[in-house]
Amino acid sequence: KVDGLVKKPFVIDHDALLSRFPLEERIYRLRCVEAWSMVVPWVGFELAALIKQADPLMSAKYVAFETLYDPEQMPGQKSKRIGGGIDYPYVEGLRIDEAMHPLTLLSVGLYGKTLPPQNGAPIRLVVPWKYGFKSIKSIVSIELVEKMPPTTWNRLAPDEYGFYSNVNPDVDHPRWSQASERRITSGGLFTRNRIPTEMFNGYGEEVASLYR
Ligand SMILES: Nc1nc2c(c(=O)[nH]1)N[C@H]1C(S)=C(S)[C@@H](COP(=O)(O)O)O[C@H]1N2
Ligand SMILES: [Mo]
Repeated sequence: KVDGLVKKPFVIDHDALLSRFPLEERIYRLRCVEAWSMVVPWVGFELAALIKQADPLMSAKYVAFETLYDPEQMPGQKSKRIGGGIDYPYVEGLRIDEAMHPLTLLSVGLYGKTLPPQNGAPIRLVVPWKYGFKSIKSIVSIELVEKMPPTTWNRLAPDEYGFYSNVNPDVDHPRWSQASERRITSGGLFTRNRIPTEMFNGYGEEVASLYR
């Protein structure tokens, strides 16, 4: 569902989505806030293409995303509100210019195949210059809004996870350094593959101007 501050709200099913938006492959670095990273060949289309179809109003300043809430399919969601955990469904947000940026992708696949459930089937966001938690999986709702929307990790620990969360090697997490990362390769997560983290995850040339 795409709605909120738009002239043409719409609901679209997965098959129609795939026929309306031509798919392309994008090879991006993904950098998790917990300092692992991976290079992923995504399959998808630009989020901007979907948002343009809804014809946003001038008053739309942010985009709010929501994950499917279905504890039967996703048993982890049964722990809702217990023990200070995540208040499901997972929610995320972008500023409108970040959402409309040509690097911002909606992904429906990876490695040339349909997205598997654990990677966010049937459709997930990919924002390569931000920490991985911004790239919300299994999206069911996209709403154009006026005010900065709440986001899951910021709500849980506002002193550790900001709304913007752009990858930045000079700003450490309160509990660990962000200066370097473990690159996951075919050797797995526990290799000694530590490499320096790049500003904006290496996408500064494309996105730094958004943050003047
Ligand atoms: N709905 C939802 N989206 C999510 C998460 C989540 O727990 N739920 N985890 C985030 C985090 S912390 C990261 S690093 C990436 C990981 O994407 P992957 O599972 O495809 O590697 O997804 C993000 N999107
Ligand atoms: Mo993450």
